[in-house]
Amino acid sequence: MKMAFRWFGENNDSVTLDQIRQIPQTSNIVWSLHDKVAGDTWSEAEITKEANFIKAQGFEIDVVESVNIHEDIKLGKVSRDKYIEIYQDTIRKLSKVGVKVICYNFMPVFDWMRSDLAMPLKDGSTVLAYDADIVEARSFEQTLKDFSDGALGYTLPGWEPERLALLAETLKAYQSITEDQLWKNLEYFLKAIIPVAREYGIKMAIHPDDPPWSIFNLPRIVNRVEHLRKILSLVDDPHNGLTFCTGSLGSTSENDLPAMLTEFIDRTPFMHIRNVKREDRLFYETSHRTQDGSVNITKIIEVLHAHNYQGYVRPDHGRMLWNEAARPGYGLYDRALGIMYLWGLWDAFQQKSK
Ligand code: DNO
Repeated sequence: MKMAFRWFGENNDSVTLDQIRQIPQTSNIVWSLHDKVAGDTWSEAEITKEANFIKAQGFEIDVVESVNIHEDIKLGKVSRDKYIEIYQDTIRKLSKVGVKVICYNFMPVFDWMRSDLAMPLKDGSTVLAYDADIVEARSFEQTLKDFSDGALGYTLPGWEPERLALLAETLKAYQSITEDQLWKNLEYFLKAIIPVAREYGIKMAIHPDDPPWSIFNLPRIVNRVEHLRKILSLVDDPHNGLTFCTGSLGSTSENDLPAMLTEFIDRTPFMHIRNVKREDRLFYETSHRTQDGSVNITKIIEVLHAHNYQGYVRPDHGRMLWNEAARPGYGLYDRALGIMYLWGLWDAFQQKSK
């Protein structure tokens, strides 16, 4: 497994590359051009500048998260072909600097959603949490306000102001989109994108819905074993792959994660690993340790190790510890602890197999 750390760029992250370099055996930075809005062109100069900056600090730049998909593609509008061309062009340009994996999602309107960005745990740390009762009772406006108020001035991935400005219009457009239609639009996108990804040696890795169910009556089609199976068969090619996110998929007890990972491991170039604790209609993010949450992280690493996993792994959201002021979910300390836990498990399985 190749260990990676998500970083939001110079002047856009409380964590520095100098700090990340001191986390044992963390070779890759998961990056993106974070000022880009879905559908924007990524210029060669901008890509090269960011990639070279990260490389010069001693890291590899193999994984980009995310190149976001314009809503017109998800909605199946006539204008989608224009945005698909831009997407193909970005794939080509990213391959030139050596990118190997692109993580993306196909969630309508919203990316991930929580009811609380800083829910206190008994130990005094704070975590991201999702309480279905709160989300269902609260208005959209309040949800958006809470997201921007709680983010300490950082833009949260998937919650960029440009995206939110168009919210009312976008939500209206989705009223006529059924799950079937969304599937057709995903298929259309994959059939146009994957041949280009294959030609340029890039693995596309779709991220599951977070939370793994429909919210605000919007269709969501990437959250159960049968969905993932169907996506991989829509274009049966290793360049059409998954980001296997244990936190997103693990927020429902309906998913058997070790079984799913075993089934899909050959099509999983990228892993997001974190733990969540499920309680009735609530889930909250915990430390990576198996015993602290509802996801058996030990078994996940056991599956990866048994298959001699050569893909990329990043610790996903962490708790906010020791008064750190950082983008919610993306502090230094708990993600660094998470990495050490993941390496600890890996090394133990390695030792056992000798
Ligand atoms: C949340 C992330 C997601 C992810 C996108 C990929 O913190 O896991 O925002 O980056 O869904 O496109």
